[in-house]
Amino acid sequence: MGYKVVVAGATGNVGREMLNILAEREFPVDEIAALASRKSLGTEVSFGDKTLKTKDLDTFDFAGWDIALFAVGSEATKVYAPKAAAAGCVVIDNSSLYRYDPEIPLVVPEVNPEAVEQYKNKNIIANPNCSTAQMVVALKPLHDRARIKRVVVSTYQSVSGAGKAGIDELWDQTKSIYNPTDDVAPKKFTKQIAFNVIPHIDVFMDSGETKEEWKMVAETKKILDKSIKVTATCVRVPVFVGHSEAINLEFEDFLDEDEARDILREAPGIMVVDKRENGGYITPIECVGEYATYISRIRQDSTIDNGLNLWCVSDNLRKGAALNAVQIAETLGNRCLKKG
Ligand code: 2RA
Repeated sequence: MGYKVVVAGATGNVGREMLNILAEREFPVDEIAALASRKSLGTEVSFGDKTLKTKDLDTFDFAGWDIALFAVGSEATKVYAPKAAAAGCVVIDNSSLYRYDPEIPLVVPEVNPEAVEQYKNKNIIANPNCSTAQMVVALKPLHDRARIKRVVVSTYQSVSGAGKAGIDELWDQTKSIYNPTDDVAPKKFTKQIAFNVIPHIDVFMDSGETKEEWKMVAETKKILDKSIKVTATCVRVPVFVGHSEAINLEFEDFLDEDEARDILREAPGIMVVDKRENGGYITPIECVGEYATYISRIRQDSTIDNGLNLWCVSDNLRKGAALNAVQIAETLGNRCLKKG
């Protein structure tokens, strides 16, 4: 006995990864439906060794379905998630639409698994922003040991965070630089991402932060601990997949770097790659397709009493989105959602 599972947004990068990961982890699926917008109707997507033809999200009847993983963006989520929830299907939504609703749990299973039990409020669970998910996985075991007071994080976010358009832009710009052809007018873009970095993700807010930076602050407080002070600088880098983060921590109590390394080595979802030698650290290219949140460059920050620096890398399409959503479904099943 398993669940009847829907993946909405099945033709997008995250939707495809949701299907891949449901199959890889052998999530107990009795029946699966892949949904897409009308323009992608009938597109074939893989589910393990099976091929699914996408159905129309607009006309789909969610009645009788148990769990719906949504990766359709906030606009479409606003229309279809309430329909699915009202039909009795538990929605796990990857958009930012519901993350800040106090009645809707925002969950990273390695950090706050118990929060899934609040799904009953609106039959919806929110998946965090990709840059938040990997960071709170790294922070949780250290916070439990030495209480984090402040986080200063700089991110190096891959272009796949901006979807297919982000990937295409890097690819096209790189080609046009390496192989300029007269008949292809360079596309107009605000800033070049190829061989460059851009300190701007999402929109600017009155505070001078970008919305991406604000999300990291708000979501860390909701998922882990509202007393933690967080300040972020989120930067787009010319990498296709894999977000990296340089994280500086200040604790209430002193935490030795070796003890921190041992704690992280034992923590769920984490792989420590940390040797003070050439290649003794993780880079984004090496995290692609993996489940782990990788931690390297663990070292004391001697400029403050109880400081620590670390480097955190993870596949933003997996732990940053699709894997976390499937893990929420697993946690839901293990804790409170009866099969069949
Ligand atoms: C980005 N975190 O990287 C945002 C949305 N996925 O663009």
